[in-house]
Amino acid sequence: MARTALITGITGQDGAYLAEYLVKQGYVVHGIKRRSSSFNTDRIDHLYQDPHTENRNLILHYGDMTDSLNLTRIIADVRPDEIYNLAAQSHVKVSFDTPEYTANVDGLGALRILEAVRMLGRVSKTRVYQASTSELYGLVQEVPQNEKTPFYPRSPYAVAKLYAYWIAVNYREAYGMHVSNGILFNHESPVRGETFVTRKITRAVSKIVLSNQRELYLGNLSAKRDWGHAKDYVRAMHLILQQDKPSDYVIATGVTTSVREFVRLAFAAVGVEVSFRGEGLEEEAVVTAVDKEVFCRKVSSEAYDKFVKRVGEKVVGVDSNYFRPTEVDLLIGDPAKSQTVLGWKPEYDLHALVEDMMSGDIKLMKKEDYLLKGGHRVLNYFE
Ligand code: NAP
Ligand code: G4F
Repeated sequence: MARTALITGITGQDGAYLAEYLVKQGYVVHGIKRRSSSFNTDRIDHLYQDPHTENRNLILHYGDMTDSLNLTRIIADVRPDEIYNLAAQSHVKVSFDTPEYTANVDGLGALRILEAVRMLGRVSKTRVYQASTSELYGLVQEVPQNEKTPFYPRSPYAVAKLYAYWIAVNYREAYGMHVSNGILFNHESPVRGETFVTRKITRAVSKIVLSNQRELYLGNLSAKRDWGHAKDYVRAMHLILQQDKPSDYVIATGVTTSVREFVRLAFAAVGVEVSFRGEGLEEEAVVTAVDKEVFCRKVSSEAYDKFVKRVGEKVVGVDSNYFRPTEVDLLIGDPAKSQTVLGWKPEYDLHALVEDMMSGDIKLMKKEDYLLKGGHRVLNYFE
């Protein structure tokens, strides 16, 4: 019998990669998607199967993390072996604008899933993965951060996720449930949400080199993150639920990089050298050189003739609107436990991640350019 997994947040970055991974492993995957006035399934369209197909291995259900009746009914119908609770209002800056909603979805949402499993008598039948986060470390109390590092959340998002983390531990201890927290550090990909900093950068750099945008504005360039690839991180989620005993794991690369350096690497991936000058709100990046061979190979020779005229010009500036009321300055994870116990090792390093994101966005922006010029083809991120 194929194993059955239920993924909340299947339409998000991680949900899409995880669904693809589990389908390949032979699972029947059920996912919860929100009702939306426009299509929100771009990231999983390549896995979609018509409801009339026999023996489907991807089945979607309408639902919402704020609706416990609906969540309970779905779990009762699907009877999953594994639940991956990935759904969340996952944007840290947005959580300062929508703190109550974020607490409801990210904090109470986790409780709704756990309590449904318990009420339905599935404690020994359903394993649960809770999407915990390195944001829990916030104002870091130790460098690098491991499973024993004390938490100090710095945003409504992180505080909501702190509740979710502890309610997962509590259900494990109180009811003997197989519930585990994956404390995942930042992970990115070509399908990362467009307003997270890495994707904002790779999209904008792609548009700038194609001469469809002049400048990119960012917030805190000095913030440092431990960035990995989402493809590697969903493998870890699956491994966590395959362990005999539930536990909590840090998933990270162990390397930290500033936003400023990520900008430099994104331009460098297409042969453009930038250098930063000035400080604070006056800081900016200017183009200092263009490698013709790399640029023509990675972007195009038509684009080169236009872009090369921008040497000496500003391409990145700072806008205080992107600053956060309380910031997380530095995250760097210690993945020793996940490497030893799970045998998990990432395949992508930062350079490979940037390459993957830049080549995805150059391709996409060329298509968007085509759309702007009157094309009407649907964009498929996974192409
Ligand atoms: P994401 O791309 O923002 O995806 C979030 C998913 O949750 C989407 O499918 C979204 O639906 C869904 N969702 C949001 N609110 C919902 C609601 N009220 N009811 C039902 N579904 C809802 O996030 P991600 O990067 O894939 O991250 C997955 C999980 O890991 C999240 O819990 C996040 O907080 C956590 N996490 C992420 C990272 C990271 O670096 N990516 C690191 C640590 C932890 P729509 O598509 O309709 O918006
Ligand atoms: O890309 P970010 O928005 O990600 P953040 O805040 O680290 O949160 C992400 O990772 C967490 C794991 O640690 C997840 F739990 C969470 O769900 C999410 O996926 O910002 C990264 C850094 C921050 O310090 C931010 O201040 O980049 C800085 N930054 C500088 N300029 C910017 C910008 N962030 C955004 N989004 N936009 C900017 O213009």
